[in-house]
Amino acid sequence: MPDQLGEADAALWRGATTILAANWTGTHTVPSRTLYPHQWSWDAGFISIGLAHTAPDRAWRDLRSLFEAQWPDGRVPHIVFDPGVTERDYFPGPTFWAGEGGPVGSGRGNGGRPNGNAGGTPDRTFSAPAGTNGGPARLSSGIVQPPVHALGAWTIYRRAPGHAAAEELRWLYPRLVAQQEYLATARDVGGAGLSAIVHPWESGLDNSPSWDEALAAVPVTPDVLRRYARRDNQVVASKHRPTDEDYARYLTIALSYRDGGYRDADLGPRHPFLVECPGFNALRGAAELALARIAEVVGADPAVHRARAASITRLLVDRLFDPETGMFHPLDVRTGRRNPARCVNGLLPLILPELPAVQVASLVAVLESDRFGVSARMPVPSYDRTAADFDPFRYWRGPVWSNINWLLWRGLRTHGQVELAGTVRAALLDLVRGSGYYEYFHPGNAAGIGSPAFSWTAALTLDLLA
Ligand code: 9WN
Repeated sequence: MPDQLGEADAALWRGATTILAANWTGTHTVPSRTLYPHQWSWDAGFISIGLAHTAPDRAWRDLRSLFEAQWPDGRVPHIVFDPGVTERDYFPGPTFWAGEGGPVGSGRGNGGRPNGNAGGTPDRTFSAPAGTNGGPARLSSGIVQPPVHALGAWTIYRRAPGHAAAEELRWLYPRLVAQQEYLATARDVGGAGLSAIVHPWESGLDNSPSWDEALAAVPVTPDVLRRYARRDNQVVASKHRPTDEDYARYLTIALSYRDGGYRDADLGPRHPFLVECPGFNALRGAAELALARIAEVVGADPAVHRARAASITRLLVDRLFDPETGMFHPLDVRTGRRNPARCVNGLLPLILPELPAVQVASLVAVLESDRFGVSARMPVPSYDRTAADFDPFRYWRGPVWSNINWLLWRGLRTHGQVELAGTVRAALLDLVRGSGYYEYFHPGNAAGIGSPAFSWTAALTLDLLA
């Protein structure tokens, strides 16, 4: 624990450490014991950033567990299923993602199911499934989440460098590169150099208004919700979660991708949801910069990563920035339309150090406006507070999330906005101190919502305090 912490912050530190210990399974950390009993991809990245301060060995192990489930084509699945958890404990579980063909996994014994590079996505940079060593297949979903893992790996190394940490980086580096390569090639559906997500779950901001227009155009498979039973709204109040209509579309899109063998070739004409998300792509750019630092340690070429980050930054500005709203908006690859809603993923390019001054100033102005109100004592909400459909309870349609605020805090510091960054940090810590380590928070009365004892809230609290 850092020496300078006062009594209240020391208690906050201890509370966060206890939660991360309770959510540790022996090989990985679950986001929440009650709601998310498996390993999630971008959660693992954020969690490793917190564990870097208290348990670097566990942080490395967490990332290894995830990357052991990497597919041969480089994709890192958004969920790695724990075979010790029953199918009833989370939906959609491994059976859903497998469909008729048997389990979906990265290793052997996958029941003949074609995995990552099925039917035409060439395995460009990765010649062997990661880390399976003949062990059992790692069951996984077939979609991805934002790549925050290079940032995690670099943070763990920086906090505790040394021979063993450098070995961990050497193990991870080619896998992180393969992950980026997959996103840069197979997922460049729009052809301009930005990655498209094939499902709202891939953004990590599942029911954000960012996806409303694109989702509205998805023809829902009839009866899909009668064939499958949700579990999330048995654990958390329905009004705090995505709606049934959202879920019908989520399942329809996932089934379309699954039944196409998780192939990415020719997605354009056949897949119902293809969107370039500013948050996802900004994190891809940030990952390249972290890889540049890692490359220096492992003796690889950092220049190539810096060049990729610069190119992603340029493309974000050219394709997704709207001078009228002063922020970034997702682009629907199918229609060529940018979604007009002002959502917090449209502020995340702030984490890119080479973002031009015009865009930085513009994002800061939006952050300070009534829409996001960063200078108030409350952290940034997930959606424009002044929008008619702003919903303070419903998940990514209003509530405050700590991972997003943590990213904004970093972005503001990157651009010298020290005071505003300090405001975000203080507000986030106040929130957790007052309400607990919740999954998300009511942006008015600060009440904790969703799952209590949530891992990334605990982990990022540690990083804010360190
Ligand atoms: C679907 C685990 C995940 C987060 C996502 C969050 C939520 C899952 C769900 O939980 O998504 O992936 O069942 O709602 O939206 O960001 O990674 O914490």
